Amino acid sequence: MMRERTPLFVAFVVSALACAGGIAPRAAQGPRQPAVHTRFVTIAPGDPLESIVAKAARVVPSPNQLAWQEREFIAFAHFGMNTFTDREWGDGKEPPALFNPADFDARQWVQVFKAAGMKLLILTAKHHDGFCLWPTATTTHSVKSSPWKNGNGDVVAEVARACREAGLAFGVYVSPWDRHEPVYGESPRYDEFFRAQLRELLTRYGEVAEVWFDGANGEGPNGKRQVYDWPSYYRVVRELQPKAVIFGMAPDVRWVGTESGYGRETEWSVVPLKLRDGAALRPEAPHPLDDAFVPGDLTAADLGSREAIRTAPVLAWYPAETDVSIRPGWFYHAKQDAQVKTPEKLVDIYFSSVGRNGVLLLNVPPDTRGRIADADAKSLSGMRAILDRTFASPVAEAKFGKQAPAGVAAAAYEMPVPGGRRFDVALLQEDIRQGQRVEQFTLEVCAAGACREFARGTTIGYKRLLRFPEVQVGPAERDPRIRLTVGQARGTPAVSALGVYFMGTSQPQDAATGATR
Ligand code: FUL
Repeated sequence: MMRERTPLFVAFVVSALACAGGIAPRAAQGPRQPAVHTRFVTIAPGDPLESIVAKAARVVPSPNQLAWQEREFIAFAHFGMNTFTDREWGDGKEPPALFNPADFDARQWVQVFKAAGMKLLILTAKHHDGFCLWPTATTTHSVKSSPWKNGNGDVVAEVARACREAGLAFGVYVSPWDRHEPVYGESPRYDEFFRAQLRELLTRYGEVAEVWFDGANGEGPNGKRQVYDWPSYYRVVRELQPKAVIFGMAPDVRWVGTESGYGRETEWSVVPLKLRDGAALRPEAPHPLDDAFVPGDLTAADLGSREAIRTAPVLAWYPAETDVSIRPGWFYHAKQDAQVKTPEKLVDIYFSSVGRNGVLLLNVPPDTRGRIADADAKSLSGMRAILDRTFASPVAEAKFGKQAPAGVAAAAYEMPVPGGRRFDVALLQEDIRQGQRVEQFTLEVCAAGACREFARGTTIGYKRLLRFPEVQVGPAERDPRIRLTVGQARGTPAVSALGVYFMGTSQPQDAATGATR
């Protein structure tokens, strides 16, 4: 059903052909954007909504956050004492003698992850049980006291080396909550102990791209609750690994809010932050939020809408990482071998995480041999095959000029699509170096002056993927084109890419038109 277009929102049309040579689209009406980009903005009490929205549009990622976002799909490996006790949370009383992988092979892990398209691997160097996978000088509760390699092994070193050899980035999960360490709960003493562990991890193993700080915080053995000196932990990371992002209890990368693998349909990277009372923000510092950051609740359905930002004291670039395990548990359990997520489920998760402006952190836990189990490797390669089949042969793709025009409130982008083809997937990207601005968009297929909508959505951000019922372009259509119309934006939209693809499997649908879930 084609309908005549009423160009209600269209202030101008950006043609993919015109932009191929880098021609910037011309300006139309709308509020002028200040040119200054910033990592955060402060909101004064009484600021009108229009000014808050314009400020939000200027917030951009740091270079570290941008590099992290571009990795898109990354691996988590939960491996440690729990692998051998068949538990999810150890209590710290496990004898190191239990840690003894029979056939440890970090290269095999990395080979599986690389083939799946993952770009970074985060290893649980220490989980809540306190057992260290590296021969630390801070405690005897480590691989050094285990029978593995007669106490001469170093899991962190082997995994870091395997990553380096294969060109994957490397990251560490270090649990602040430590159920083994006797000084846990004696706050300054434990802070010193934890910083010493961080120093070892961040100086011995080459470049570390992500440090993962979990929020779990239980009672210490002495019954006292540990009060973590977070800013002092950040300082160690900033000094020793200046290119790393810190996840979780830190201001670089936020938890998406669930462990299901599904981000929000409307996922903003610019969100309100709470600040410690009286703490100063230092705009000129490389990490201006570190001393003032207070972890907040990230589970709300709406974190970044106009409603959510209107009462915020500070808005910052704080993007979502979507963590999920390929199995029911985070650690390997033989009894879950038949519950490994299928390739189709993993593809659905990919569309709902990477495809919703997040980075997908997929946990694939090595088994008691110290290898990735066959079932997991098979599912991952099945997922890769579906994604490659879909994205390696685009039906149509276009890149748009990097420079956003000043003063455009709504815009449309077009690209030609070949006749006689069908598609059921769309990809959209904003140039987030200029901010995240799109609040509502529609996609149409147009030919001979008539257009028909096939999908719509809200936010785009770094990447948005949509699935919808198959769209056919007739072989005899005259000048068929795909049109993306940005109906509402926080100022000037800067869409950088648009593509349509054919997946052809019966997948769940994401686009509001024809949505089935
Ligand atoms: C949680 C931990 O308690 C789990 O064991 C797991 O490591 C997960 C990724 O983070 O908070």
